[in-house]
Amino acid sequence: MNYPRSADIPSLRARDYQSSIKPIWCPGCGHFGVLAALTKALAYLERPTHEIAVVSGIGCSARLPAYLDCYGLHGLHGRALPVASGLKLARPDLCVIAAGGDGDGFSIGGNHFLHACRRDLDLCYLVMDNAVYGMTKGQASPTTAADWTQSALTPQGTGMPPFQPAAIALAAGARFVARGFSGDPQGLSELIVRAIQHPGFAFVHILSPCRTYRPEDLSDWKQAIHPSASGSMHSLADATTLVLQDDGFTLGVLYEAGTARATQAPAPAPIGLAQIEAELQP
Ligand SMILES: Cc1ncc(C[n+]2csc(CCOP(=O)(O)OP(=O)(O)O)c2C)c(N)n1
Ligand code: SF4
Ligand SMILES: [Mg+2]
Repeated sequence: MNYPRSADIPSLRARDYQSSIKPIWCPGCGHFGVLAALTKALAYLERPTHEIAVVSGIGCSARLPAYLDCYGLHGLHGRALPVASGLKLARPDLCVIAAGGDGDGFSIGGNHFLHACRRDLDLCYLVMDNAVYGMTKGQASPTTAADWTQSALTPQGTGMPPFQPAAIALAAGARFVARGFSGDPQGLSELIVRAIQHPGFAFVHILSPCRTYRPEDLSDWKQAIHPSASGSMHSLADATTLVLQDDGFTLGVLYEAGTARATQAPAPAPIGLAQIEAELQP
C-alpha cells in the first residue's frame, strides 16, 4: 500500500510521534538515531498516530515502541515478526512496523525472519544491529565478527562467520532490502519512508552501535560506511552479487523488486472476534 502525503490531515512534526517516556538507553547509544529517523519518517508520511503500530521483541532496541506515540507492543524475545504478521492480517489498514535487535531478529527470531521474507506481508522490519547482545551485557550475537574477543563468554572469539542479514534476506525471498546507519538519521529516515511505502515486506538493516559494549564501533563504523555505487537495484542477480561481495557497510536501498510477485498468498477469510471466541470454547 502506498501512503501518499495527504493535505486533509493536520501536519505533524517528528516530535508528535514521540511519547513522553524518556529513553533509558545509555548516552550515545545508536538506537537514539533510529528513534529520530523513524519519527522523522512518520512525520514525512503524515500517517496519523492511530494508524501506526510498532511491535517489538526484547532487547535495548526493542524498547522502541515505548518511546513512540502510536500503538505499540513490547512482547517476547524474537517474536516481533509473528505478532506483527498477525496484526497486519487482522488490521490491514494499519501501518505495521516490527523493530528489534540483531539478537532478537537473527538468533532466537531467525526462523521468523526467513519466513517473513518469503511470506511478503506488507510490513516494515527495522533491525538495529550493534553486533552484540546489549541488554544482557555484551555477549556475541549472530552478526559479531568471528575474532571479537571482548565478551567473557567467548574470550577467543566465536570462531564462526557472522550472519549476513542482507544476503540471507534476499535468499529467503525479500523484495525490499536496505541498509542504513543510525549516525545518519536523515539518510536513514529516507530509507524508512521508502520501506514503509514499499507494498510488501521491507527489511531495513540498521547499523546502530552499542556505546557501552562495543565503543570502538562508533568511530570505526562512521569511517567504514559508504553509499551504494549502483543506486537502487531492481535486478535480483545484481543485488545478490552486491551483497555477497559487500563489506557490510554499503548503505542505501540494496534491492527493491521491480516486478510484481509471481505468486500471491490467498487473502484469509474475514473472521470476527465472536467467531474466534466461539471456536476456542471447550
Ligand atoms: C526467551 C528469552 N530468551 C532470552 C532472553 C534474554 N535476552 C534479553 S534481550 C537479549 C538479547 C538482546 O540483544 P539484541 O536483540 O541484539 O538487542 P540489543 O539489546 O543489542 O539492542 C536476550 C538474549 C529473553 N529475554 N527471553
Ligand atoms: S547497552 Fe548498548 S545497546 Fe543497550 S542501551 Fe546501552 S549502548 Fe545501547
Ligand atoms: Mg544487539
